[in-house]
Amino acid sequence: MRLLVTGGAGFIGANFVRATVEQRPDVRVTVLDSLTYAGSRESLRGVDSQIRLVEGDITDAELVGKLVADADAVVHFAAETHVDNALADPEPFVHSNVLGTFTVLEAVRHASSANPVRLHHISTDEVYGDLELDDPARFTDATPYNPSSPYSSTKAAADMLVRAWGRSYRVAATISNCSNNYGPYQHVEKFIPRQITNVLTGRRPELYGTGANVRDWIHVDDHNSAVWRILRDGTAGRTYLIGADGERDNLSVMRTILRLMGRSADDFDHVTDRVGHDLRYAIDPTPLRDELGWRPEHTDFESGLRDTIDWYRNNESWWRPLKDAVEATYQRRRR
Ligand code: NAD
Ligand code: TDX
Repeated sequence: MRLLVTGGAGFIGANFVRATVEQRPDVRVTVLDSLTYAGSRESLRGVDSQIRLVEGDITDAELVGKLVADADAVVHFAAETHVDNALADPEPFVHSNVLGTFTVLEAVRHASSANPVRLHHISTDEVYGDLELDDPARFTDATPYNPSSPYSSTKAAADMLVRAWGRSYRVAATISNCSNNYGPYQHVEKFIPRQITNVLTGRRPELYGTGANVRDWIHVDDHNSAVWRILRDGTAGRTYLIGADGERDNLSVMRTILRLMGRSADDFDHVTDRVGHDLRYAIDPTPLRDELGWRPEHTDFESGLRDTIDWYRNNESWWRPLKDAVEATYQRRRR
């Protein structure tokens, strides 16, 4: 199989490419990534000789057209992904997430007239908005879209384009909406790696508001095994929700990180809350389990978190060059 992976130098994409190279020698991987602040060749170190990395933008229709015409399947991870960045400057989110997905869809549509190209579009549970803390409901593929942030609204727009291209042009596409990922190679702007690297650099971890907000955590390898399952066995036109029953409030995640790193439970600061901060996300992954037989492997969150902390301890050269700039941006925005 010739597989094009957009955003393959980012957090989830790089883990996906690594797992694919290790586990599926019959797959020939091409990565298309514009290497924004969030993408890095370093994340593909060790597998770089086994893949082709093309540095380019997913809105470059000519380039995307050529690469898609040379592929049997496309997994589309590339996006701007950080909610705090979207609040500060939404334009790159509209560019990459909406125009970028449109460009990928057009390329798949045109290439498919000669040779069918299968598309899997990676999306997020944030398109559904948020749930109350005491609501027994979880998100399903029937939950109405209700995005809150500039980030989630651009992801929702992209999902709508994928659905429309499926129906109008018979583009053979599936969509997955996954919950919050954690694991190696995650940018230090995101919650878990930010707190781990704050401790490692002698900074105080920062919790937004009270920390009552709930996220449904999944290990990145489990997200990616689900993506492979959908790519192989999913039905074109369908949306699959990916989650691993990992609901936890931010305060308890913070306390677990502190305990695993040998700090006291109150060794962090409460800081100004995120504007419009979604309260709770929760995924019902039943169809993925029952119809496609997928199961997560990393079901022990604390053990996954311990491995992730070890990874950041052992790979300082990967994150150290990013850290000061990220923290300077956070401090500047707070003023
Ligand atoms: P990331 O920010 O770590 O990586 C994004 C990658 O996309 C980077 O390598 C970046 O260089 C590349 N990129 C961005 N704009 C591009 C453009 N215009 N052209 C080419 N490349 C571009 O993101 P991530 O956390 O790995 O997320 C990957 C995907 O998964 C995104 O679509 C995101 O919405 C989705 N997702 C993420 C999570 C999560 O918890 N991180 C959860 C659910 C869904
Ligand atoms: O320093 C922090 N302190 C804090 O309390 C940061 C960076 C975050 N938080 C809170 C905000 C959220 O409730 O932690 C939670 C997780 O924050 P993020 O890592 O920014 O993730 P989130 O906003 O939940 O979005 C993530 O999951 C869904 C990804 O960034 C998205 O790309 C994905 O779609």
